[in-house]
Amino acid sequence: MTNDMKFTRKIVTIERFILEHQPDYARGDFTNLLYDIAMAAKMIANKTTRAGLADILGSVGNTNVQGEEQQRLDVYADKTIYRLVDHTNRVCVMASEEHEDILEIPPEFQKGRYVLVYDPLDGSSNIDVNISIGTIFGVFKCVDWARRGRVEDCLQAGNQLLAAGYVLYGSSTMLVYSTGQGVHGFTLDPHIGEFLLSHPNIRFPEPPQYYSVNHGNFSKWSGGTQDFVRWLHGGYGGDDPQLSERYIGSLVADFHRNLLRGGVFLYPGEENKPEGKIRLLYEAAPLAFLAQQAGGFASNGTENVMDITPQNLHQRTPIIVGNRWLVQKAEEFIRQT
Ligand code: AHM
Ligand code: MG
Repeated sequence: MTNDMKFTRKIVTIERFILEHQPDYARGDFTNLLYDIAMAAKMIANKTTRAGLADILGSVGNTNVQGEEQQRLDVYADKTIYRLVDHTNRVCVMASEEHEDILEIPPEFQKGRYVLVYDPLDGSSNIDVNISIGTIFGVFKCVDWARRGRVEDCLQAGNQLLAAGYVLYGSSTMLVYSTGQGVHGFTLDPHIGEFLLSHPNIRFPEPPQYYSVNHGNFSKWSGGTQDFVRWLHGGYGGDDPQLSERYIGSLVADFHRNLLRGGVFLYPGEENKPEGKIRLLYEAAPLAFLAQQAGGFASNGTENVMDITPQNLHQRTPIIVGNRWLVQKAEEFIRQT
């Protein structure tokens, strides 16, 4: 073998990686559920890159349970994930941002052991302006095996997640996930239709570079949050980290940038919206799980996001997520006010 061949990096497909890194407790169904999600990601990516084409772009004229207008791509992404998973006997129930109630498994199919929660297309206000969007997912174990899936199976805290991840539809499509053994990123090669391992063992780097927040809401935040944001960009001198601001309004994209470059994303509570905007079950908790696996942390300002048990499917939570010490500094500022 020539030196050139010896030192060429291995090419690892997501299928191979999932198979070789499956946890002992979860051979078979769990592994196949992750394949299904990767397949859904490919199908959604295929549509998002054609979003400018007439029949995909634009609203379907419905509003979802959050009172937001559904985009065609939201609907497509939502249905694709459900239709890939509902008949596989791998899950007992699902929950999606696009549906008020749980998504039951049709009675003709056997129920499986897992629960899939997902936001099929996050950042949907960015579709029409050709900006990155994403899918977020989390996998729990069913609480009660004896019954068909119920809402109780979905209402679990992030610390019960077996796996979580996201797909970023950006200048390339990436799938980033963790089963509790580090965070690994795969980039889709659109020509061969495979996700290839591109970012093994991702950790929040030091020093961090960015903070991401919607500054337009500054006047609605608590004093502690305002002080924290001033500290982030160097408003006090001293040990301020003097970070640059980058905010795109797609949670997956903002989180991903901070994961690769170091930084913190926050969507705080506001005067008339104390819970902020981000949903606990299928947005905040999966990203908190990934952050923790990458050496970071997620807080609601006073509490680890992973420790909050949702009371309902679409509950919102304030969130600060990123390099651990930055998030802990936010908690300090918030405690002081
Ligand atoms: P969505 O689920 O309706 O797409 O909303 C969630 C999105 C997040 O991706 C993003 O972080 C946030 O909303 C941006 O909100 P804002 O426009 O208020 O800054
Ligand atoms: Mg969303």
